[in-house]
Amino acid sequence: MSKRFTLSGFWLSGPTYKVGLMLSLCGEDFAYHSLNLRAGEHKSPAFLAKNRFGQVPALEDAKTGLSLCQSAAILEYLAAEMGKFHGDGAAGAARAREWMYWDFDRLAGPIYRSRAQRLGIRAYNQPIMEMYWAEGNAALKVLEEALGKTDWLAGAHPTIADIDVYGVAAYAPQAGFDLAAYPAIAAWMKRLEALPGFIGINDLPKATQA
Ligand SMILES: N[C@@H](CCC(=O)N[C@@H](CS)C(=O)NCC(=O)O)C(=O)O
Repeated sequence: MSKRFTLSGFWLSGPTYKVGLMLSLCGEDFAYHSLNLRAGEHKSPAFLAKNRFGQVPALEDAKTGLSLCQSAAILEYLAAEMGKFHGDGAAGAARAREWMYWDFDRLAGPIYRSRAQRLGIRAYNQPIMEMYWAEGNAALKVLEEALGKTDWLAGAHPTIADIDVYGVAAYAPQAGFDLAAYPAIAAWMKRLEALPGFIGINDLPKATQA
């Protein structure tokens, strides 16, 4: 049977993982199309028609005919469409959005880029790496303080804020950040990992499945 959603992405991509995690936590079986970024498949006219920014992920929804990009926007769309993880009312949705904007402003850059350096995908110089180290730890400290007060980031239940931020924090060890120094973050990650449908950062297929 054909599936409603097709996720196009890359197995090492955190933003791709966030969308796969959201679909899986929503109990939605989805088709997966893996792109070869080294071969530039994300800059092909066919892919640019799905994501005008030439980045992964892209999500196609066969029901609405929409093709969407930007992982946080996709999470918001899925929350609305599936009626899950949206937070309570306008206030809950706004709180969730605050965390998602903060994520890409403060947390994702230093963690994803430090990881890219360690994986040999990028070659930043020492001062840049030290800056990412300081910025990453400053952001993790903010997250640690928040999660010391509440189980979930935007209300009493898990929301797209948790899924979005988890999709960065889960890469912190690969990026060289020691989460043992952040016990509230570690406990929150375990809570999220216990949700039905959870998939880990290595669970997206490396090859095309769609
Ligand atoms: N803000 C975007 C970031 C997407 C992004 O940075 N994707 C990377 C892979 S992780 C990519 O496609 N890089 C290739 C490029 O920018 O040309 C999102 O959350 O979807």
